[in-house]
Amino acid sequence: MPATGQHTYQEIMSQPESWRQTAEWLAHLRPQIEMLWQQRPWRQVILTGCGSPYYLSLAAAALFQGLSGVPCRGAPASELWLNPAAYYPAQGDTLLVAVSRSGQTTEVINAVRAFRAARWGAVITIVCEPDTPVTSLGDLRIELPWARERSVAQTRSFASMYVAASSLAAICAGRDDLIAAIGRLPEIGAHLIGEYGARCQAIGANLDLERFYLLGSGLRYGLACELSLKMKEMTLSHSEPFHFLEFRHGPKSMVNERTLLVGLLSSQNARQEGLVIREMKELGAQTLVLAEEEGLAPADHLVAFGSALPEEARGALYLPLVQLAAYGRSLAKGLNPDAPTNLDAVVRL
Ligand code: F1P
Repeated sequence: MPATGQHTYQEIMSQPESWRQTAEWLAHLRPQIEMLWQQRPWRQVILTGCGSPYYLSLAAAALFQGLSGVPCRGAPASELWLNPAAYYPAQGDTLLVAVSRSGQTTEVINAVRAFRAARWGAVITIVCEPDTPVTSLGDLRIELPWARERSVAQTRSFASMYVAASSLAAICAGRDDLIAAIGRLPEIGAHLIGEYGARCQAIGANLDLERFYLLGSGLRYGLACELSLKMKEMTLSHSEPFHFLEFRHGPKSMVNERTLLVGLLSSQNARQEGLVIREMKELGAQTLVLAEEEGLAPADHLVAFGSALPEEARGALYLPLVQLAAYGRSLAKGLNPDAPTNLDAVVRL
């Protein structure tokens, strides 16, 4: 293990074990989660956070609504705090899920405090650090201390908090099949890291590449946002996320031979998504495709999950290999992935 970036590396590589502990902890909390969920008919669920946890909120909201049928959305904590009228109906009955690795980010604290003061509903907190200000505001408190990190950029913590949010959604929806599937993620994730990890680091380390586009639809859009943020934070590279078919509507102008297009492919819409990848490859992009199986899209580089898990349970599998690509690029550029430029671990206003 190289000395520079050792925390990031260790955190990425150890995440399957952290997912396992997270899935087990959520199974343990199931009775409390069910009690809160059944307390009243929730009008809406809002998931919130800042930075990575905001992107987590986008992904988990898409999943939560798909599973529960209750309207769900992800919002930045700063917006809930500063523009609450845009988010809360007058009558309350909102379930707010506040996500924060540190549990100390000012906007999250302020958003949840305002929510409680206005009696808009109930609060679930998901954090990694113990005994935090955010936790103290939760009606139901989910703490994942095994996912804590020394690095600034979130990798293991993000994936573990996403596994927690996915389990939460599966429990609320009464989807025992998905709860069981989430329990299989650690074994499959560890296998994929072993099989593809070194290759993905090498892809990122290719300094002939200069621009990165991450495409994902449905819950994968939030994951694409997060992975694009990893490319920015760790590697100071031009990187942007898009919904798959949106990429045709303007952004494709940016494609050239120095572009890496990363496709977080679904099974449900693989045909349409594969056509976007094909078109960009014809325009000169290199392509990295992460998909359940091979043959769905023209891939210069392919990560095939072969998980046999239901689509809704697969989200975490998209994360570690692109995190490793960012890590490999960071080192190749002579940067320190543990300490991204201009960033602090916690933003306090
Ligand atoms: C979120 C956050 C970002 C920050 C950095 C690490 O913190 O602090 O705002 O810029 O990328 O993550 P948290 O609320 O999850 O602790």
